[in-house]
Amino acid sequence: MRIERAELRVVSIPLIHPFETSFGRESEKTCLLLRLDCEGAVGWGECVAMSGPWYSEETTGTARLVLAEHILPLVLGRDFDTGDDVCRALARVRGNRMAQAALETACLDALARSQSVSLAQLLGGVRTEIESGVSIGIQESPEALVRNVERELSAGYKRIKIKIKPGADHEYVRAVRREFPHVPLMVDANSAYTLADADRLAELDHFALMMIEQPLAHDDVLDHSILAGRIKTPICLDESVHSAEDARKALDLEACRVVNIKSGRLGGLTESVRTHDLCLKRATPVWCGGMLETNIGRAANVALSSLPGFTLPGDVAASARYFEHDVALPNFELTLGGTIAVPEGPGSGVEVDTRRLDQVTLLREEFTAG
Ligand code: OSB
Ligand code: MG
Repeated sequence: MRIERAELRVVSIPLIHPFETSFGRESEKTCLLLRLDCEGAVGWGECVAMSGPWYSEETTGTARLVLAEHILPLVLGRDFDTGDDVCRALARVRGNRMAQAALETACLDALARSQSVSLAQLLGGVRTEIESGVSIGIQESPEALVRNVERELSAGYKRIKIKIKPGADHEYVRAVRREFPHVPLMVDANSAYTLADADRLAELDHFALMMIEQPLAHDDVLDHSILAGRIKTPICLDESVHSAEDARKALDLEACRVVNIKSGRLGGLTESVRTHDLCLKRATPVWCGGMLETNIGRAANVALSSLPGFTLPGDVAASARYFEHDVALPNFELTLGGTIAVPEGPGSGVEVDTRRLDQVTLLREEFTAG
């Protein structure tokens, strides 16, 4: 399957609820969307880099530049039959994993469509539905958080993740636990603490949390392994795992007992599957993280979550939590059982709504081979 043409768009879509983490607050989703035309098959990929370098080094701007000047010239006019082929073509590219992932995901979507299989099937998925959890941003008060949790539980979500930071941690977690003693609950610090906070983090052990996600620095594994010896709550790594090799080293160091898999952070779906396979072999549960994706990225997350090692509910929630009008349809909906159905049709299972896409596009560029 030859990549004949690429179209890159910068889009900005208002979020229904602003999302606050320890690194800042987002009211709009700004991202890059990539369309590939491959001998009659079309594939889409979403680049999850944020508007600024807050979650990772990459931004919408750096990803646009790297795709336009370095990645697309490596692949335009070339033939691909598997995700491994795409990885080989990009082997010279260091870092810039979210940009790489957008390209690879679009290739796999086009490949799946050309073979009339679902993206989930192409990746080796086995589930027809995935368990869905929610990630709730930092709220203005513990009471506001409790109201939020209540709403999500009555919508049917089975697992709640709350964002924490120093000054917005114990009080918030305690308030939620008091109201909901048995709900599967976890916290995500997005690197807001250091080892000096170990005693304070150990106090979270009283709240029977499923795990604490990325308490320490975004580029650390060693301190996480030291912290793991000082707290009982299992540690899950997000920011500091960029490859299956990183996951292996983290597990060897006992820096975590759970891994959050995000295809953008790992450079694509193929590396995500490799990371999943490694964790499965080492009896380490994984779950699929989220980056407030549009339905294009959400569809890829749903497909990935259908693999057998995704045994914990992820941050892949229904579309209605994020945008009034998404750029691709149909929306993902929560079933009565708190799950999301894995699309069975060819490719990712969503189709881009071109009129809506045009409304939210800030910039559009086209690339062809040669
Ligand atoms: O750390 O998991 C994270 C969103 C943006 C950046 C980082 C993270 C998140 C989320 C949101 O937690 C998950 C979602 O898409 O709902
Ligand atoms: Mg996280």
